[in-house]
Amino acid sequence: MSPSRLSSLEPLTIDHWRWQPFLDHACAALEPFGLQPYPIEPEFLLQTSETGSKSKPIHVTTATWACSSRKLRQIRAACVEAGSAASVLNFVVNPSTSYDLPFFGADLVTLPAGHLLALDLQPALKTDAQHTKAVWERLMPIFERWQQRLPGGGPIPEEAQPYFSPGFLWTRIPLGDEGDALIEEAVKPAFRDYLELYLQLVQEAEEVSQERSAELLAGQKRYTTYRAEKDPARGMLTRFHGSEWTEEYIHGVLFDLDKNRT
Ligand code: DBV
Repeated sequence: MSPSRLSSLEPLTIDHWRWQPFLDHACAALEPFGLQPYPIEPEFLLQTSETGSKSKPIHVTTATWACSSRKLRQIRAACVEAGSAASVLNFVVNPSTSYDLPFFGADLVTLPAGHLLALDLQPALKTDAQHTKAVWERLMPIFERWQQRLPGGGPIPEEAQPYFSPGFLWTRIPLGDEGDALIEEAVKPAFRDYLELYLQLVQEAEEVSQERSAELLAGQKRYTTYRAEKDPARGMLTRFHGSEWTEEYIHGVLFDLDKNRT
């Protein structure tokens, strides 16, 4: 890890971080899209702290890789490496509201109790067929292929229903060699397939009318507000970096639509 990060688009490498190959793959896949750095305050580009006990401290690194492109308003990876306490890659692509595109979302989380893995192309307007039909038709075969290989993740909150697609891939996997093999043989190719489909949709997307863009913006705001309010990482990030830093990170960086596009 370099001692500081100067730009959000600078390659991000975190020592011993389980999800590094996933981020590397995503960065390489996005490269042809003409990426610009996305403005992020230095304290959110890279933050470190200590957790665990006084006698057995665990070093924590939280870092952000981010950029934008013509069709994608914000692409950002929230990366947490905290040894045995946690290892996380939360990766979200927020499309420009000038294109009828879903969000790309990946939540790859390793905690002492096991891995918690979520992948989806999430709708801004779930009940609008114009927004969802073509995406879901292409997503479902990919979902089915990988879902068969993975254990179910269990129930998710009812209130989250409007924000994920029928292709929401959601699994819990135990720690250890078998879990590692499953991540390598199913989660990694699923991540690649979901991202590849997403980037095809981005390539094909054409500009929409201003009226349509306003509808998409309203849908994106509902989604973003929900994600910020219910962020399951709030507790962990607060333990690691304090409440003030965490709230500013969640509202000002991770789910910043309200702040930047009012
Ligand atoms: N999740 C985030 C961000 C994270 C992050 C920005 C920076 O949105 C990590 C990090 N997710 C994270 C952590 C946990 C989860 C859990 C640390 C574990 C929390 C804990 O157990 O302490 C998918 N992620 C989860 C859960 C779900 C998701 C369903 C379990 C929540 C729970 O059990 O309470 N991601 C979540 C979700 C959507 C998504 C619901 C779609 C709407 O994209």
